Amino acid sequence: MITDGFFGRRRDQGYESRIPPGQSRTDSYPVLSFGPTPRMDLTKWRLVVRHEREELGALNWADFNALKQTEFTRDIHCVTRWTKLDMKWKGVLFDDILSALGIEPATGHVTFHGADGYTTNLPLADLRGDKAMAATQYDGQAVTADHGGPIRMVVPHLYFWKSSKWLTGITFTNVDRPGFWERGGYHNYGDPWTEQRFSDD
Ligand SMILES: Nc1nc2c(c(=O)[nH]1)N[C@H]1C(S)=C(S)[C@@H](COP(=O)(O)O)O[C@H]1N2
Ligand SMILES: [Mo]
Repeated sequence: MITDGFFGRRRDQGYESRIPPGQSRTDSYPVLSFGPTPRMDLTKWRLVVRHEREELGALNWADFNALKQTEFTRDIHCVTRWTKLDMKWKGVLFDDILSALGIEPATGHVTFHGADGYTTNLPLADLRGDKAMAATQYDGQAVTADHGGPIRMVVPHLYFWKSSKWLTGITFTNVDRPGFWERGGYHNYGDPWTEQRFSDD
């Protein structure tokens, strides 16, 4: 008989190859926010997709939850040097949000907005396919408020500051426009495997 414990141990062996340079494995799940946790009223919440200032489409909470739901399990790397393996997320893939709204992006630059005023910029190519989702569940439970609930981005292949919590907006921009931490000295792209931590890395 094959038990979960057997697979658990197998996954555990060799996990070192999944830890990027300069990172250490953690089993806890730290909270990192630049300010207080915003209170989000789901009766008023809208996810608005724009090209610069022009609104291309929007979803309310019921609309969003009616979209195709996807689960993925991914390792998450934070620039503060923790890596947490096998984080189980559920939500709507970035591509599925765009296709539900019938949006064809006119530029390759994207900024995400959080209800706390946070912004972070990413290339469109890093959001396509199964690389990124707007997640409403972590580990089978609603994402908690401190971790960005009721809805946050998850872009696991980049440092975690690229994953906006308390998601309210997606903006396609004509030029690449650095976000909150990118203006504050963090790297514009943030690849954990080449340690793109700070702007001069
Ligand atoms: N809206 C918003 N998103 C955010 C942040 C924030 O302050 N506001 N912090 C970022 C940073 S620096 C990190 S490391 C991760 C932390 O997510 P966690 O609190 O769930 O660990 O969220 C990112 N997304
Ligand atoms: Mo961070």
